[in-house]
Amino acid sequence: MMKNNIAFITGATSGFGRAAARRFAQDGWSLVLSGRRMERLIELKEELTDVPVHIIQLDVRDEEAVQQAVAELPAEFAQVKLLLNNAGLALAPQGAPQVELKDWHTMIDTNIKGLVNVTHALLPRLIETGAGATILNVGSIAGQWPYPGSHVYGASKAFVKQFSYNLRCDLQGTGVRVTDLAPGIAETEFTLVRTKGDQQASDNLYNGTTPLSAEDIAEQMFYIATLPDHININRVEVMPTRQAWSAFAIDRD
Ligand code: NDP
Ligand code: 8X3
Repeated sequence: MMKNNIAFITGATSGFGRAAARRFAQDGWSLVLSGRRMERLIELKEELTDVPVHIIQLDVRDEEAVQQAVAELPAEFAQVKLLLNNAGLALAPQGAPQVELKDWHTMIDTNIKGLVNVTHALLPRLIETGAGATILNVGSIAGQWPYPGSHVYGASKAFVKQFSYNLRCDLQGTGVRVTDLAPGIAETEFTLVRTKGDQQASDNLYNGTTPLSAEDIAEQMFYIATLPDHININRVEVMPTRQAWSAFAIDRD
């Protein structure tokens, strides 16, 4: 009997994570779906009836809860092949001097510590899975390129990038692959969260251009995770065609 592929997805309640759940389900993967909003996880499980789905209400910042969730994975979901470290957020789009310290802490706790919590808990299972296992970390163009208002968000994604590279060194010989997938502007609930619920600001950002969609990114995720075992994509940076860099800012008298 063919072994079932199992994906463990953080942040499956919205945006990229939810689209990825749908994409991997299309190909028959078993899914462990996590996030804080349980009602959305239940809805998604009710939608994805063709594949085995295990849902976990989980805040990735809660180290003990993460360890427990992994330890208590039902046997049929235990041999994880893909860890999709997707849960994350940006806060405080204003410049650094105007930011509340707690917003910086929330980004560090989620994008860095949360990602590290889940990775640490699942590493033994991924190593046991061996060849073809994948840790797919969702970084950002903000981890590579500076822009105003990116401060700790971009820095947290730079961590994701370097952590991904460094993990590759330590996982050499295990067969486990690691990728930093770094998208540019994509229309999800990301800006609604970043602006603490300002729907107008979110609409203004995405209107009149063609951002990436959650499905575009889910397709990339699926591609990366299903390549032949001997191929490791180290980093993918993907922008919509209508996004590019801008000129350096010069302060003048
Ligand atoms: P969404 O806001 O649509 O989704 C974010 C997901 O992260 C939600 O499912 C949310 O679930 C989850 N999440 C946030 N905090 C926590 C937490 N503490 N514990 C568990 N889950 C959490 O945004 P995106 O889909 O766009 O974002 C997904 C990832 O992509 C993030 O890492 C983001 O930084 C990154 N990214 C986004 C880009 C964009 O332009 N949209 C571009 C580049 C990268 P819940 O609230 O239910 O817990
Ligand atoms: C999110 C993309 O351009 O807002 O990571 O930094 S961007």
